[in-house]
Amino acid sequence: MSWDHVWIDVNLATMDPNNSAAYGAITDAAIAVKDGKIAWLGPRKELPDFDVFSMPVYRGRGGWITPGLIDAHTHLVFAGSRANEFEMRLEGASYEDIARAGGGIISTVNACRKAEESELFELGRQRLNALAKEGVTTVEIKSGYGLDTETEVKLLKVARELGRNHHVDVKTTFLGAHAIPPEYKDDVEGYVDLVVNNMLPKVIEQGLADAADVFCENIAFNLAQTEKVLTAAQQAGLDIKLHAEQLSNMGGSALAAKLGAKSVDHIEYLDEDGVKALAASGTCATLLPGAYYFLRETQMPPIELLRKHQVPIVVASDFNPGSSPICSTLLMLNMACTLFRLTPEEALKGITANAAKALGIEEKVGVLAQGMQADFCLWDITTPAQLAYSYGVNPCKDVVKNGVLVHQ
Ligand code: DI6
Ligand code: FE
Repeated sequence: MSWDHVWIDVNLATMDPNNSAAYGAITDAAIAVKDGKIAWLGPRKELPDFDVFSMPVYRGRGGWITPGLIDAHTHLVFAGSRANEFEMRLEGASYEDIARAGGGIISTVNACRKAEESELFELGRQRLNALAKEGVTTVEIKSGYGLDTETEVKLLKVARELGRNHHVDVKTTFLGAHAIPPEYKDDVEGYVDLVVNNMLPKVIEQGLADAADVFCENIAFNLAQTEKVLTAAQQAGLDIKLHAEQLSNMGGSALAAKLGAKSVDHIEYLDEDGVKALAASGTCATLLPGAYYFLRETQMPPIELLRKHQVPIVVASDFNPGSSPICSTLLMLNMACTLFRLTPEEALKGITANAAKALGIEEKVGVLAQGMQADFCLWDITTPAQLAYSYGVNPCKDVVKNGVLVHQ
C-alpha cells in the first residue's frame, strides 16, 4: 500500500451513521491518508500490509480521532468590544438604556463601518486561530454588522480572505437582514429593498457568499420581509438558513423549512408543528447554547420533539460580541449537554456530521469514512464523552486538514 501517512494506536469516533456503534466507534484502529482523502480506516488488525519505511507512521498513544470540528454558525468578523455593556448590565442598566446610549448591535455596526479591512482580518485571524487550536477545521462566518452595502461587502471579503489564508475552511453567509440600521428605523421596507436589490446583487457579483440568513424576530424582520430576502437569495443561487424562534415563536422555522432552508438556528420557542415542518424538509435544527447561557435565557429549545421527529441537531458557537462572546466550539459541547441535556454523542454529532449537513458539505466532511476529505483531530482522551465532560485543558493533540498535518 502506498499512502501519504498512516495513524496507528488510535481509536476512531467516525460519527458515520453506517456504523451502529456509539460514536460510530472503531477501537484499536488505524487510518491512512492519500491525496488529501481518507484512503483506508478500520481495525488495526485488518490494516493491509504496507512498507513502514515508505511513509510517516504516527502513533496516537491510544487517543481518539474524530472528524475535524465544524462550527456552523458564527459572526466572527467584527470590530470593537461590548464588555462595557456587559458591565453596565451587571450594574443594573437595561438593554433599552444601552440601546438608547448608542449601544447594542448598533455599536458593533459603528465599529465595523469604521474599521479597515486589515484590522478586521487580524481580529478574525486571531479568533480563527483560537477555534483551530481546539480542532475546528471548517467554520461558517456571517456578515450582518455592516447594514450598508459597502460594509456588508467588506465583512464578507474579509471572511473570504480568512478562508484563503488559513487552513480552516470558511463558508460565508450574507446576513444583511440582521438588524434595522438607524438610517432606516422608520422605513424597514426600504431597508429590505436595499438588501434585496442592492446588497445581494453586489455580494453575488463578487462571489462573496455561499448562503444567506435573516434574523426573523419581532425586534428585527417579520415573516413577509424574511420571505422576501430568503427567496431572492435562493433565486440568486445561495443556500438559505434562518435565525428563528430565538425570543418568540414567529413561525420563521416553518417558513424556512417550506423554502428548503439548510438550517434554522436558535429555535428556543419552536413548537411541534415547527419541528414537524423541519422533519418534512430535512432542515437541520441548530442549537446555540452560548447565547442561551450568556443571555441567561430560560426557555429551552424543544430537544425531545427534535429527537421524536428525528431532526438533525447541530450545535454551534454563535460567536458574536453581543449574545455569545465565547470563541470556543469545544465549550459548546459541554454547554449543549449541561444546559440542553444533549448526550455527549448527540453534541459531538452536532459539531461534526450534522454541522456538515447544515452547511451542505456532508458529502465531503463531518464523518470519518473512506473517500472523505482527510479532516480529523487526534485527542488525548480515553473516551469521546470526555470532549463534552471537561473543559479547560485543551486535549487536541494533532489536526490533519486536507490530509496535511497542520498542528502538533
Ligand atoms: N441573534 C443574536 O443573538 C445575535 N444576533 C442575532 O441575530 C445578537 C447579535 C448582537 O447582539 O451583536
Ligand atoms: Fe447568530
